[in-house]
Amino acid sequence: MRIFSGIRPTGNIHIGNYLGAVKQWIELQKKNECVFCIVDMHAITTPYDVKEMQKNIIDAASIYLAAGVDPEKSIIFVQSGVKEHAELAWLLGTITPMGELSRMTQFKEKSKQHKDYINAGLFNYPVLMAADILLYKGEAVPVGKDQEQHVELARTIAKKFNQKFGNIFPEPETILPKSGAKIMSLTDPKKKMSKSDDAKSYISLFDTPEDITKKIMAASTDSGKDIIYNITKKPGISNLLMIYSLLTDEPTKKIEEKFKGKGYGEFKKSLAEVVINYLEPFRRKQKELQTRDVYVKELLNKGKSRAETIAKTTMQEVREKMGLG
Ligand code: AQP
Repeated sequence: MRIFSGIRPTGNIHIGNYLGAVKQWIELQKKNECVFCIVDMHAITTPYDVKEMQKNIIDAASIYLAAGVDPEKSIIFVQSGVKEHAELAWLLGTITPMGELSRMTQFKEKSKQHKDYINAGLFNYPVLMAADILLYKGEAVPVGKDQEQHVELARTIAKKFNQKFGNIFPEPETILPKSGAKIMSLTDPKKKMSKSDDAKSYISLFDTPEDITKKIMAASTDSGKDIIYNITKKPGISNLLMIYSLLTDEPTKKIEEKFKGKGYGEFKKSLAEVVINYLEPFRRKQKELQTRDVYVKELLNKGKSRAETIAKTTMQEVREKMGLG
């Protein structure tokens, strides 16, 4: 299968991004042809700092590598380097119903979050995402729960294109992780963990052990002191239990038993240790890659050439089918 996925270089990539998306990539690349993009053109649809963008792109590439993406096998590249993404997005925009775009939850949420920055790019985000996937004829898209609706729209767009102009696109499927598809904020467990929220609400993959401990010890918990997995009654502790379980591969039931009769403090201390140990290789790899900027850039350039070869072939077909050029 051809797999496509990406991350917005909008800041500190957190354990939600990792557990929801990146962790799946590593398994998938063993048996599939994978294209992993750093989607900078999506990143500019919400407020951003131009000076930080290049650093964020390199950080995202470092995360991909630290997590185990193999750049020899999988294609890693930066979206804006391959112009065909913008071209295909424009063409697909002409067959995407406005009504469908208006229903998108992410557009509604981000518009509320950034009231002074509601732009047409944000509205058209799902069309660009459909172009990202279809340009590579992606058949499956590993993402977290929040992006499921966008992949469904990409399916609808692919179907419409095929019916109207001739069958060239597969209808991409969403691949959600079995658990961890939605990791919640540490400060408000009713909201999803997000890079653009306060730093106390997420654990970045590059956080120092001191920061990890502070954030987990301060994480919002619920009334009562039992460590029980119950999303409705105990959203805070359930979120922490889920993180514990995903990082240790222990079922939540087993973790509940381990901490039976013990308080939140003891559980949080243990979770902090688990997270610190799990993320240690990420910090190490980032430090190493910080001194190998040239290597990372070369690797992204190679990825760009490989991506371009596929993208150009698809665009040739699309233009022919649509009677353009
Ligand atoms: N909390 C989450 N739990 C599980 N998966 C998540 N993802 C995001 N948040 C969670 C998944 O991570 C991948 C990359 O996301 P993105 O950077 O493209 O944008 P996003 O979904 O908007 O993520 P953020 O962290 O909330 O970023 P900002 O604050 O910039 O908007 C996707 O597969 C996503 O599903």
